[in-house]
Amino acid sequence: MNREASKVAFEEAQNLIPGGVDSPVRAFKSVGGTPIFIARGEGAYLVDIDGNRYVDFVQSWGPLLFGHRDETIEKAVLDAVKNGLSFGAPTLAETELAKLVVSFFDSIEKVRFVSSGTEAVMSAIRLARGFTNRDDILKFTGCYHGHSDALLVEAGSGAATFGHPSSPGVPADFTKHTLLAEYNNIQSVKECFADSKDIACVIIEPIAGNMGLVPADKEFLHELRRICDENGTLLIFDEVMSGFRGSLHGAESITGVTPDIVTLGKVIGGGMPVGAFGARKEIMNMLSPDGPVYQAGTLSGNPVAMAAGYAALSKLKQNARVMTVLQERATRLVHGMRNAAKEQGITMQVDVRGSMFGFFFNEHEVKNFADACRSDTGLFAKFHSAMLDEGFYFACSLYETGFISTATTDEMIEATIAASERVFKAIKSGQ
Ligand code: KE4
Repeated sequence: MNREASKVAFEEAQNLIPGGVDSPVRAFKSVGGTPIFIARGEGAYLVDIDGNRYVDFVQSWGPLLFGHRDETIEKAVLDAVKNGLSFGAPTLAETELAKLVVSFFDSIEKVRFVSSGTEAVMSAIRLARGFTNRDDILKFTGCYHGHSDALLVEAGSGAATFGHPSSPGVPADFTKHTLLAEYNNIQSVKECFADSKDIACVIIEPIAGNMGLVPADKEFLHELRRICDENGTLLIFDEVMSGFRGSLHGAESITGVTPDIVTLGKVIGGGMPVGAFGARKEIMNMLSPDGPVYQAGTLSGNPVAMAAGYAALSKLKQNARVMTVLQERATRLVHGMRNAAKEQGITMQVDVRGSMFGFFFNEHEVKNFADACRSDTGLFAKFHSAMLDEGFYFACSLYETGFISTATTDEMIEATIAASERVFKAIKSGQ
C-alpha cells in the first residue's frame, strides 16, 4: 500500500504538534510505522489521504457505534448548527439528552455533561470526595480514567498501596491520596482498605478496555460493592468506553452490581466531544450551583454535541436488539481470527462484551494488567501492520479494545478473518 502522503504529513505535523499527534496513542509508537492520516470516514470504512480504504475497528476509540457519517446523526448536527454553535446558556437539547441517559441507567437520577471523559472522571472524583468528606481514592493498575493528575499513578515500591506519579509534571503530593489495587484481586482491595480509613471512592472500569479488553469478574465486583458499603466508600463505574458499547443499560445491568456514580463519554456524544457523570439525586445535588462541590465548563452541554448524542442514543433506544447483533458479529470475528491463528500454532486469548472485542497473543487467560503485559507485543505489532496492508484498521496498541459498528457487515467480518489467515500464515513462514 502506498502511504507516501501520510509519511509527508507526519513529518510536517511533528514540527508543529508534539509527536505529530493530539493524543499519544495515535502516534503508532507501540506498533511502529507511520500513523495514517485520515481524509474521511464512510460507514464502516476509513479512507486515508493516499486514498487507501480500511475497515475501521477503532471507530475513534469507541464513539462511532453507528459508523462514520451516520445519516441521522449528521442531519441532527447540521440542523443544530443552523441555530448557532454555542450559547453558554441552558438549552432544551441538554434536558432531552439527560432524559435519555437517565432512562438507560437505573443508577442515574441526575447527570451533568462535560466535554471529555477525563473531565467527567475528574469531576466525579471531586464529587465523591465532597460527598464523603474524605480524600483518598482507590484505582486499579491497568485501568485508565483520563489524564487528570490524581489518576496518573503507578505502583509504588514493594507492598506499598499508595501510588506514585506515572508522569513528570505530577507532584507526588497530587498522588499521595491515590491507592492502587490489582484488577480482579479482592485481596489487594482489602489491603488498601486496611491502609486507609479515608477512602472516598473506588473507581473501576467494570469492563476494562485500556489494558486490552479485560472484563471484571462478577464475584469480584459484588465483593467490591460489599467492601465499599462496609466502609462508606462510593463506587464509581467508569463507563466512558464501555457505556453503550459493552451493554445497553450499563455494566450494572449485566453484573447486578449498582455503582454510586457512573462516568460516560464517547458514544453519548455520537462522535462529538461529550463526557458525563451521573448518580442518584442525593449525590448529584452536592454539585454547584445547588451544592458546594464546584464544577464548570464553557462548552459543557454544547447544543451541537448534544444533538449528536441525542440522535445516537435515540437510535439505540429505538433498536435495542442492536447490541445483541453486534455482540454476535464481534464474537464471530474474534473466534474466526483465533482459529486462523491456531492453524499456525499461535495462541490467542479473545473476549467480547457487546460491540467491544479484545485479543491477546498470550498462552494464558488475561485477568489483570500484569497478565496483559506478558502478551507478545512483537507479534501484535506484526499482526497490526500486516492487517493494515490488507485494509483492516485495528487499534495501534495491544492495550486497547476493538469495536464493531452497525456499519460493520458480516461480509467484512468474513473478509477480516480471511485476511488474518493470510497474515498468520505469512508471520509463521517468517515473511
Ligand atoms: P477522554 O478524556 O479521552 O475523552 O476520556 C478519558 C477516558 C476515561 N475513561 C476511560 C475508561 C477511557 O477509556 C478514556 C479514554 N479512552 C482512550 C482509549 N483508550 C482514549 C484514546 C486516547 O487517549 O487518545
